[in-house]
Amino acid sequence: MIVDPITRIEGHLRIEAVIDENNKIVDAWSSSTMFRGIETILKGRDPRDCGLMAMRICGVCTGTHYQRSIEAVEDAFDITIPKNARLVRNLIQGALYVHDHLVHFYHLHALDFVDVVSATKADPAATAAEAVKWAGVAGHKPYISAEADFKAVQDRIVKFVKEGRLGIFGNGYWGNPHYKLTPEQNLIGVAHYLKALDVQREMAKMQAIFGGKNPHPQSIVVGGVTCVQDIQNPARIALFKQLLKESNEFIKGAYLPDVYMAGTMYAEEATDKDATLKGVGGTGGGILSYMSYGDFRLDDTGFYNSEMLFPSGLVLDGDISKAFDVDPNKITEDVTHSWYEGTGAPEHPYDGTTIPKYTGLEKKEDGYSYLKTDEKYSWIKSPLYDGKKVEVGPLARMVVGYVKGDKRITKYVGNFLKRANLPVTVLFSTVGRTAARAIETELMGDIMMEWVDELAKNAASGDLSTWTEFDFDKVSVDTKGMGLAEAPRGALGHWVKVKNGKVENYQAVVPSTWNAGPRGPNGEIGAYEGALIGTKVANPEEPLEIIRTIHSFDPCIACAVHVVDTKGKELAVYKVD
Ligand code: NFE
Ligand code: MG
Repeated sequence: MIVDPITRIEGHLRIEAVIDENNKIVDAWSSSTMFRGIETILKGRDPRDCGLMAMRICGVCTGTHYQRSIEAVEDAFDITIPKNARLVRNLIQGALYVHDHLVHFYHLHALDFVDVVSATKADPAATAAEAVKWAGVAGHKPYISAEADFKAVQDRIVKFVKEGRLGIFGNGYWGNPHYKLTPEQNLIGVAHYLKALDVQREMAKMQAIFGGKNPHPQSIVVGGVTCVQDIQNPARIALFKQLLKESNEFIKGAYLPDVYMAGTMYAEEATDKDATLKGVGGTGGGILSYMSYGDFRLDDTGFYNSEMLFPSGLVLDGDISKAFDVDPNKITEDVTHSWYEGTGAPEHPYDGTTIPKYTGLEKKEDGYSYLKTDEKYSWIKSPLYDGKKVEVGPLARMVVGYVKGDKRITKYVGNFLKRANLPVTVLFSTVGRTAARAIETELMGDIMMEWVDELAKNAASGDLSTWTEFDFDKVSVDTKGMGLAEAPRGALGHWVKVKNGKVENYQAVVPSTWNAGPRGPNGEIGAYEGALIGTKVANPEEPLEIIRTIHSFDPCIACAVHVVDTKGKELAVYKVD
């Protein structure tokens, strides 16, 4: 089966899967067919300008590349930012997390679980009762609970269906047997999907309060932040808190209940022991090795010394009895299966190269298999940790935090599993990946309320410092630095080498590169690829299960591929059958 392009994602992704006579996926290839680039144009620039350009790698995880780039330069210059700057950056990033995760769940992923057409058959009164039930499981009040509200949504859908104008809902695999929600549950999903369109707009405003705008905030500079006016303006702080309060009402009253509902209805998949490579977890579990660089500094002892909201660490091969420390020297990128020239061995990002060498995707003689594992088949490089493929993202953050015994994460994850009455292994699945993102969203919404109060209190106490002064001529002679932290989709690193005040080399290794990357040099399977293997497809004409599992990673291919070669413009021309 070839799914090209996978839609409801950012960028262009092609998945090729081989299914056996029982409709089970036995092999898979993840291939990015798009290229674009930033890293090369940063060479020779003033390192203080990198953030504004690096940010254009993506407008979805908006501001993340900006911040990571600036942190890499701060690491190179040995600068520690003031407390206000740390808190403002946490709030800008935190606002991004809740916004990005909500949009992902409803607008990019929910329709893999929710059958829109089935919602036309729901009984609105029973739907209201069902909404109360799942909100109760989550321990909250339902966001929408009136029968009339559900009826109004249903009337709209019925009208669309009758007129054959499904619009945004036009291209689903409605009626596929692997849709498992009841008509009432589907109606809840559709009602929340529509409401989430409004809610996400308000969430985006939070980021703009301290970031100046959204997407692409611009109040962060090397040494701190520029929004000194906003941190001492009670109206701005109050507006942020009001928007956050409203966001949290939706997260707790709709998003979480919907994830409990989907998790319960799809629990069978999540615990299918046949489904993964190593027999742990369920459908979509995949390579079962997880990495987090950690993020959201909780004190002011310095970027790589501070305690973090999400701890850094590695959990390998499904063994949740121990976590390992991340050693940045062990991170490399390999191009054996990517359309780049390499030096032979995988390269460390400080010395990484980005030289395109497109060899195309060719149709093979057998007529269906376009890809062979010994060939180049993607614009995405293959990042490795100590020679291993790892998964990154909310699931990795929750698993690493849980295994390390982080108090806050253990509480949120434990609470979720207890309320859902599910074992921890349920997390190692497509549904688990989606649940981990929701757990993280709740945690983030709660802690941001503490951070904004901390910021207001600090400013009120008279500390208005937002920037650490430095002597550029002295610190930028011959140095290098890295910004290793997290983006909504997972571990994100920017590496910069500086010589005589200019960027000598620049590399970014982004979350979707880790997850969507092709095989490693010795055939090590990628996270998307591994997650597909073992998955059962109900109807080979409809790749519902493939897109469901791939969507659970929240792919962003714009982030993952970035090449610029001003001399090689013809490389933009590619052909896919
Ligand atoms: Ni384009 Fe990004 C995030 C980063 S993705 S969205 O989150 O960094 O791989
Ligand atoms: Mg890169």
